[in-house]
Amino acid sequence: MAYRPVHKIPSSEITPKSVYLNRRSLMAGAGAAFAAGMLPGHAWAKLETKPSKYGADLKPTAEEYITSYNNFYEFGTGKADPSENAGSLTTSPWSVKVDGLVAKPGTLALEDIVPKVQEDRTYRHRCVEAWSMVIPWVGFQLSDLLTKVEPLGSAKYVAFETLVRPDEMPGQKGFFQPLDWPYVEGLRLDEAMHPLTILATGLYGEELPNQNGAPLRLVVPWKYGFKSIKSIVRITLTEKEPPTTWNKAASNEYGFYSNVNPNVDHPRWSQATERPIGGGLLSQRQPTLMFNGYEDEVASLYTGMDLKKYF
Ligand SMILES: Nc1nc2c(c(=O)[nH]1)N[C@H]1C(S)=C(S)[C@@H](COP(=O)(O)O)O[C@H]1N2
Ligand SMILES: [Mo]
Repeated sequence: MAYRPVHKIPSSEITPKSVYLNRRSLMAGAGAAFAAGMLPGHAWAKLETKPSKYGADLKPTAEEYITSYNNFYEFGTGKADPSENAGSLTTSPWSVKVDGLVAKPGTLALEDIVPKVQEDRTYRHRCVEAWSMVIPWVGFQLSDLLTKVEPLGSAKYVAFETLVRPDEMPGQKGFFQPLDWPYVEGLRLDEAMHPLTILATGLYGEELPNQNGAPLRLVVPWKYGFKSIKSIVRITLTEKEPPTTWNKAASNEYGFYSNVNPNVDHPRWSQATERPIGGGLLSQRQPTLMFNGYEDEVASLYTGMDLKKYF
């Protein structure tokens, strides 16, 4: 096993699983989450899953890193802020408004969106900041939901919005705001319908910790992590390319496509290599893969496109 500093050994490895789960639940919300966990279908319930043909060969990053080194600016801009501040976010009940160019718009309860049996999908996760992890998501294809609401022929893009809730999201409070809220993201419709694109509700077989985007977040494994928008409350089918948060913040640094590409550098740093998180102090940077290793599956979406222009 790779070297890790002793204090960073995940508690799941040194504590019996049942004790670990209870302790984690208690930490998550002063006992509230643990109580909710006793109700069917609520926080910390084990999820029913089936294996997937995608990503089965990857070795996941330890859970402790996945749940404590996060980007979720609604809870603060530091990597530890989300795990420290997101515990009390109300994630149940939850609904998602689906509107725009669809035959069946409406506000759907989470229970009506999430299939009873989901898939285990272990994917590479590459942040534009040049660090990476391997995350064993639990989720289902976004195409399942989109098919249900019946996109109209005029729909060309899918826009997503995160919750705005300053009373529970301390990063949205105060005079100085690092980003415009709500956090918004978007995909071309064919990217959204691709079988690799999922809505995740869990990781490591259990419901998503709030810091990872509970109760429902997008995962687009061949794109930089900021495309994978968290805690989604609205999905809108549009004819025009929708605005996206990081593009609005710095359009010369973050494009709409944001496909992982070792040959197109960020203006301020190289994207040729990345730093795997959780590999220990001695771990080496590793080469970044074209489309984050999903080239065979997704390259055909971009045939004939200049990926330097459409970065
Ligand atoms: N709403 C929202 N979604 C977000 C972010 C955010 O700040 N707010 N950060 C993004 C970035 S930059 C990354 S790398 C991933 C991080 O996901 P993780 O914390 O589960 O690893 O979430 C993305 N989704
Ligand atoms: Mo990121």
